[in-house]
Amino acid sequence: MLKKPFSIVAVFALLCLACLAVVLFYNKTNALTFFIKPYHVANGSNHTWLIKQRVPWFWEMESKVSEADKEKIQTLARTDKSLAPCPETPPNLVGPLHVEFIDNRTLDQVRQVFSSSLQNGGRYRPPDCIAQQKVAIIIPFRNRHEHLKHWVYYLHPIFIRQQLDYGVYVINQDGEGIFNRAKLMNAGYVEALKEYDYDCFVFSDIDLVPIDDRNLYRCFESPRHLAVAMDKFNFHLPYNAYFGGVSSLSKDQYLKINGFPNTYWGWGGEDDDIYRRITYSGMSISRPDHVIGKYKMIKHHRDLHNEPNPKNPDKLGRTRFTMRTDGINSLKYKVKEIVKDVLYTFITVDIEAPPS
Ligand code: BGN
Repeated sequence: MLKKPFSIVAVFALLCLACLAVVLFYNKTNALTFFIKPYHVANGSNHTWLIKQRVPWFWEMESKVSEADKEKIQTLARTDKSLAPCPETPPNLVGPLHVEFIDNRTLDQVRQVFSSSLQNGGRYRPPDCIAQQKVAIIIPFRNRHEHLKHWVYYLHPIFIRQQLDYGVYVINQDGEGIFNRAKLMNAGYVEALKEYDYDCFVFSDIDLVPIDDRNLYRCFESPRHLAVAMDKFNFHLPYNAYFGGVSSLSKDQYLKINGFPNTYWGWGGEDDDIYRRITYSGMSISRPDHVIGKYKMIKHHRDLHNEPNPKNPDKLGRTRFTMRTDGINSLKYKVKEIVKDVLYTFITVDIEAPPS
């Protein structure tokens, strides 16, 4: 009479044992990890390691990873591979380049060329080594889309060959007020740092394309002037203290000079002010030689609302004093819009420009 209930209990017990065996097998390394989700820990350096723990299938179903998280995890996994640092001299440089600003190039064509190599926002880092520096490329901008397409077409492949961990930031001055190149560069510095821990900043005019990829877009012991031999100046420096066109400063160097002046409205003088800030702060500048430092300038008419400002030359005499109060510590602007293109991050800023 007791036989039937006994066999039911026995079958139930066997089933329980089978379930336990399955659970233990599934979780064979450590029974506790069964309840632990993946988490990230800092390893004491700049990298964050992803510790991946086993999670049960029903948990995985519940916590389906979002696209954004997937991207983060992939990025972390890449850091995880403990790659070697990239070599001091990038191995794939080709030297002199043929550069031609052909009319029928379009931005869409350029997007197609680079869409598989770049991350959104004009970001890239070498897949097989840890870049020497994290470089933000800052371009002051207004109404120069014609130039932008040539610039991205030539510069992205150079940066990739130079094995930079970089992002391109086009800082677009909103409105029709007087242009201010240096203030836009200050805004670019701040905006780039909001996105990534850059340690080097290259400031470039939109119309300047290097014609030798050995001219490294990175930072050096001293602030660097890169555009030393432009075609418009017959491949010579216009004067010895010239610091215009393209330059690079590490974060420390930039902060040491209180960033750039915000008060040079219109054309001329802001680059001379930056040069003076550097020398008054006890630094000198470094440069590539005249062969490597060659540039081609995209021809254009003078911009509207960027006339030479007669007040600017006088200001230069006071840089030693004004640099303490006019700079990154007094910068005011508003971000109007941020657009992520595959080729660059386009940031429109209101820099409180006086009317032209
Ligand atoms: C200089 C400009 C620079 C400009 C170079 C090259 C001034 C300040 C008054 C002396 N300096 O004359 O800003 O980059 O020419 O074009 O205007």
